[in-house]
Order: sequence, then C-alpha cells, then structure tokens
Amino acid sequence: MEVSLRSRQHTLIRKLADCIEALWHEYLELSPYSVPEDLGYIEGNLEGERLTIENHCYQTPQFRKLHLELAQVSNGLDILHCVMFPKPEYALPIFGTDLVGKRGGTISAAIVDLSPVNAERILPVHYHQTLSRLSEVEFSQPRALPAWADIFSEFCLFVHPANEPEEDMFLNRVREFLTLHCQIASTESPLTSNLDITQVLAGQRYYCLKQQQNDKTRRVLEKSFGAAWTDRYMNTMLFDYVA
Ligand code: BLA
Repeated sequence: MEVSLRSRQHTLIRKLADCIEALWHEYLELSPYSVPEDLGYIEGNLEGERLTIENHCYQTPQFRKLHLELAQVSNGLDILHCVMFPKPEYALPIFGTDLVGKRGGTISAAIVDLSPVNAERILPVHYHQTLSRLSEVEFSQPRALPAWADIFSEFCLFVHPANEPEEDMFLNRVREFLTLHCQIASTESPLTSNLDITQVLAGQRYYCLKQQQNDKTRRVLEKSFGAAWTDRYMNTMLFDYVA
C-alpha cells in the first residue's frame, strides 16, 4: 500500500498541493483520468538515488488533463509539478506551476504562469485585465528564465522564495492565478471553427516541445530511471500533446 508522499514533503509543497486540489474541487467538475497503469505511483533508483513519484490526474468538461505530480528524491529534493491542459476546443491558456526544493530547507525554484497558446501568443483580454490588476509582489530573489522559456507570459512569476513570508506570498499568487483560471474556464464556451481549434493544438504542441527541453527535469528523472524511460515519461506523462 502506497503512503502519501505529501505528508513527508516540504511545507510549501504540501500547502500548494492542498490548495490546488481544493480549488479544482471547488470550481471544476472533476472526473477520473486514467493514468497508464505503470505511471500512477513510481519508484526508481538506477544510480543510487531513489526517486518516488505520485501522480494525481483528473479531467473536466474543459480540460483534457489536470495533472498534479509530487516527487521526492532520496537525497532530500522535493518536487511539485502541475499542468492543466485545456481541451483543444477551449481557447484557454495553460496553467503551470513547478516547485523544487530541499526538504527542511528552502525552495530553490518556484514558478507559476498562465501561458498563452493562441496564434498570437497573448493572453485573452479578461485574463490580461485581471492579472494586470493584481497587487504588486516583491521577492528578494527573483530568478531569470532559461532560453527555452519563451512560452511564458509577462505575468510569469519565477523566484527563489527566501523565507516563510515569501513562501506564503508565492502560495497566494498561485491561488489568485488558479482561482481566476478556474472561474473563467468553467464558464467558457467551446470553439466551433476548425481553424481556431487547429491553432490551439499548435500552441499546446509548441508549449510541450519547449517544456521537454528542460534539461534540469530530464537529469533528475534520468538518474533514477534512465534515458529511454525519461523520454517516454516527459513526452507522454508530463508534456504530451494531441497531434
Ligand atoms: C527547474 N525543475 C527545475 C529544476 C529541477 C526540476 C531539478 C532546477 C531547480 C533549480 O534550478 O533550482 C525538476 N521538475 C523537475 C522534475 C519534475 C519537475 C524532476 O516538474 C517532474 C518530475 N517545469 C514544469 C512546469 C514549469 C516548469 C510545469 O514542470 C512551469 C510552468 C518550469 N522548472 C521550470 C523552470 C525551471 C525549472 C523554468 C528553471 C530551469 C532553469 O533554470 O534552467
């Protein structure tokens, strides 16, 4: 019987996982999403570091896949990864968040964004307006995005939260992004034009191809599961797209 990872993870990861699931339950009509049988709960330790992964997935009328992943490396690294993939008939941005940090230490990387995937790669006006009006947040250690990260919006927040108040500030900002997203998504009408749908698919594909270039994610997975498995996992579980 698997034991939930969450209770053993960094406090911010635990709080964020709880927050995400609570908002999903509050605003969206969740139904089960079947994760390939061998990918629900995974353990690997090829090169000595044991990596444990727990996947939670749902689908809704607007989303093809809601994915929350919790992972823990035996060297003390804790990870939360979450992406919400809209169905191609919904012209919605992609919500994504990633936390990486040392258990009992600080979170080195905390990122959240609502990433536009339409042809112009700009956020729908309602998102833009609401996000522009959020209160300013200041972090003592902002982080610079890597070269592949041209998929993120101007509202992307990428920081090293230096202390507990900054961790809380990050959590609040994710709560604001996700609440807005769930509210808009739950009242959004589907696209009817094939051209528009094709453009959403192309935008989601571009997003996934870029995310697949994150070598830092790849390296952590490869150390415990090897290159072939990691390729399959990144392409089918983390960042899969509909061709
Ligand atoms: C960074 N992601 C990282 C880092 C690690 C992982 C080890 C480096 C941390 C640091 O520099 O402090 C590892 N992340 C993982 C692993 C998984 C994971 C193993 O999710 C899954 C099992 N990444 C995402 C999503 C976003 C994202 C959804 O999965 C954004 C919405 C972004 N992660 C992201 C970015 C970096 C990062 C931009 C920084 C990369 C860099 O600095 O080169």
